[in-house]
Amino acid sequence: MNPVIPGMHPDPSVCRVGEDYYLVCSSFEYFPGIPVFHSRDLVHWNQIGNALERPSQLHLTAETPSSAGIYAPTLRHHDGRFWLVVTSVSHGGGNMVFTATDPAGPWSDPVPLPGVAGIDPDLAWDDEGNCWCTVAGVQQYRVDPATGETFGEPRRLWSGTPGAKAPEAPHLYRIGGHWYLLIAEGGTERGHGVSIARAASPNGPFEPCPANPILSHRSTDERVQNTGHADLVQAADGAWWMVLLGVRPGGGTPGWHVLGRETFLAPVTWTDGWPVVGELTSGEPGSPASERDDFDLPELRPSWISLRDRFEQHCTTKERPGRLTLHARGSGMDDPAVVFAGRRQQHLSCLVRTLLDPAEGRGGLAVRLDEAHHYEIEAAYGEVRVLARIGPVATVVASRPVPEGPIVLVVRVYEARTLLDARSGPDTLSFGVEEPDGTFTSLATLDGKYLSTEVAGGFTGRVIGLYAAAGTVHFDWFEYQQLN
Ligand code: 6LW
Repeated sequence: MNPVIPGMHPDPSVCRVGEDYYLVCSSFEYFPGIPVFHSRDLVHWNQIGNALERPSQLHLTAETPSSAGIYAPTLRHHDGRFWLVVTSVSHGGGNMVFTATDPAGPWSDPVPLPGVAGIDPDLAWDDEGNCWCTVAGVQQYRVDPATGETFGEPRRLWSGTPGAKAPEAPHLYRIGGHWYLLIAEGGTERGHGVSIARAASPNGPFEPCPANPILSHRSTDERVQNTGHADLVQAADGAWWMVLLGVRPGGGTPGWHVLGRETFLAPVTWTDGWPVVGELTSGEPGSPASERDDFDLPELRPSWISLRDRFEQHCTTKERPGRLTLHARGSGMDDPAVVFAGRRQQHLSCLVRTLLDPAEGRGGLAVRLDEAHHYEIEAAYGEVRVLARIGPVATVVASRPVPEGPIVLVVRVYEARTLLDARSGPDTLSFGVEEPDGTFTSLATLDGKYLSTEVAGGFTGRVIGLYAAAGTVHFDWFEYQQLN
């Protein structure tokens, strides 16, 4: 069932070692960066870590805007090591290489590639031992990935289909007697697609596939849209597969997607030496996902992500074992420095609950697209409020006095299955509290379209999590449940 990795997991890159597959995605302003997944069947993926988990590997500050940070990795296995090349679009960024012997980590500190200009770097090695770094545009450099040195001038390889914008996300492969150059083009929105060209040498000249784009859902009524930014992998049984990003827009027109760009899988066959992409079956993963965290481990699980950094003095499970303690820095979800720990919203309908103790501060449960697009419910001693920020407008939507003491805050997200009119949003979000007898009291229900990529802009999707806006807040547990 697709998406194979739901929620904000764009720009997938995959490699196989024996029977094991590994996959990485972009992570933007979130820390730790570059989630790493493992699978034995390409369908079920388990997150085994994050490649960039130390400040020496990923240094993002309050000046790093949302949808900046870390873009479009390539993951390869070569010479007994895993190689990861990424672009940081933040200050002092650029392209850089990380290596590991175990993809679960630890990964090395970065080796910068100062001579390589352009996003979406790829690494490929030829039989003479040359390493080729190919970037959007499409341009190619000969590099030494161990030292970061670049040799000679960049070479222009291909600019994709004439008239199509943004030839990017290149991946270069030697398959049989040819070198194949796979790219995305048309932009990462509704026009997105995948095209391919081939040559006898890694440096071209490249001949485009007559059937390009080999994959695109542009101007179709397919459930999954924006398909592109792909990577190819040959399975242990010899079959070929493609991982790619796609979105699931909902609501009326023009359609809003809220989970970000997700990772999909499609079968690939070969005809006349060209790949033919099979059907992208869709539907949410069968067994409803449900996760509860009691914060009883010294470290947060790898699916927890924070904004720009995570320091133990602000965010820790060690201060009170069995609790996540957040010490506020920044005034709330509008503040790029806010102390936040969350997980990607991965399902179109879901229920999220948390038990917190606001005795020493103020904080709560937020659904975040970026600093300027978020809804949250927060508790301070004696009061609960629902807040909404949509672009430049911020407001308190509802408030209610509550008894002193720990409180369960709840958000219920429901995919809109019937549309009221052409403008109907993709989902609704109800924020409320759980009463001592377990019943839910809603304080406010809000239209989800304002927390969509089409409204907020950028490359990310929703993240749901916990934050402190003042003082210290202790969270006893956090529960995320897919709703059908
Ligand atoms: C990425 C580009 C893209 O660098 O989006 O979908 C950009 N493609 O290739 C950010 O993820």
